[in-house]
Amino acid sequence: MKIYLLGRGHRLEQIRNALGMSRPNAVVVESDPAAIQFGPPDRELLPDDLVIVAEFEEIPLRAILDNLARQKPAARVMIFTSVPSRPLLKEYPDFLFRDEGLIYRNELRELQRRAAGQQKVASIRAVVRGKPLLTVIWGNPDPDAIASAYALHELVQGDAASSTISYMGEFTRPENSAMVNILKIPMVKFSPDLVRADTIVATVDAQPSFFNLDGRLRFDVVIDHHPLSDLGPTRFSDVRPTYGSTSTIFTEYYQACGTPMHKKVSTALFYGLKVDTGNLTRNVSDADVAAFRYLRVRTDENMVRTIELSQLPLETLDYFATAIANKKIGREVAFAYLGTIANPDMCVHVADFFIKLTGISWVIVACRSRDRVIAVLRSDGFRKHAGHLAEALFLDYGSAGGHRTMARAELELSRLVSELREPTDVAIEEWLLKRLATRLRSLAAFTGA
Ligand SMILES: [Mn+2]
Repeated sequence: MKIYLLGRGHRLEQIRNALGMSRPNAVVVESDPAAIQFGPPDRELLPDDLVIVAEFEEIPLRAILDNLARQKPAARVMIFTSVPSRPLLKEYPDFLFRDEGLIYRNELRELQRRAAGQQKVASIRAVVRGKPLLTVIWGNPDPDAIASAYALHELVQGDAASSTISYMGEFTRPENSAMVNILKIPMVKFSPDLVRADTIVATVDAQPSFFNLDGRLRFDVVIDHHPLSDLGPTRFSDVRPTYGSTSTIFTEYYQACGTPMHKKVSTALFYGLKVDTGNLTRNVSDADVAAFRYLRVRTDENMVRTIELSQLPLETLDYFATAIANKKIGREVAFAYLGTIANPDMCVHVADFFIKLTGISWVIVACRSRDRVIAVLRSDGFRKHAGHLAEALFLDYGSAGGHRTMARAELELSRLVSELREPTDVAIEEWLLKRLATRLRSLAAFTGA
């Protein structure tokens, strides 16, 4: 491949240097570029050659382009110019135009982003300097919140007098517990006595308005990607609703301030970003893609895999056994009632397994848990809407709803009781089958009707 550089001034030399190619392969054309003739024997253009034009005045630029267009070069022609390229694009459709302003703009944007990130990290460090930091995770800790809290914890080492990560809710998913255990992320359950008079309180992946604490906690630092709500008085806040994860914001902080990222931090951030964006298939911005690329090569993939595989508690096997023994399969519909159980999430695991069976396009897995009956619905989504079905069948008895492929209903046993002979598991299962059969006819075979 050979490159010919056409135009005027020192820019041609700069471009040649930027290409990093040897002089015989990147040739600055010294003669008049508006009159230059390409052709054998010594200036023959081959299809993988490149002609680069750098010219910033319209009249000489047009002269060069007309000359090139007449010769119908086999090589690609690229033009760097500040002349507005829109009309030129129409007149010379075979040439590639790059507005020089765009190059500067992208470069400046990147520099500005970096400078802003640097300044933000400096502000966070200034707020926590010499004070104890308490990061509070709202609700049940999820990977993005855990990763972000951990990244903040690491980012202020040496600045904050101490740093504690706490969570309000419970660990409901085994993957999330696995993430904390495998990455050895220090976390404690929130309690009000963790907050002292001089404690700096932070929240990540949430905003003060999410907490229902009657203003008992005053948040100093808020870093989040949910839609912006009233933050109240804070000392530092950074809310970016266009970002797919808070982990992305922390990745940018690390990139900007140059603090080396420990592998456990990048692994946590990578997993947080991955989960929040559904493997970059939901709510993705350019920043998320850039962060993903940055983190991927710094991530311990075996750790991520171990975390991802830790989805099923061992006790699940017993419920799978029950589900397989009690299944009712009517054509494309699979139904299973698991009895009375403490953790209704078991229905989710079984339903997600059953929907994978060939020929099955509807799954309903239900159980009784305390004073409720929980039904988890799955469909293949093809001309089906699990959410609508759940609403139609169960809304009269409690809450119900969901998407095309996934839905859930929580029925209050007290509202069911008048329709049951007695509130036993057998009666509940019968009642569910009858109710489902009104819409999913193939289940009628199991109702005795
Ligand atoms: Mn998030």
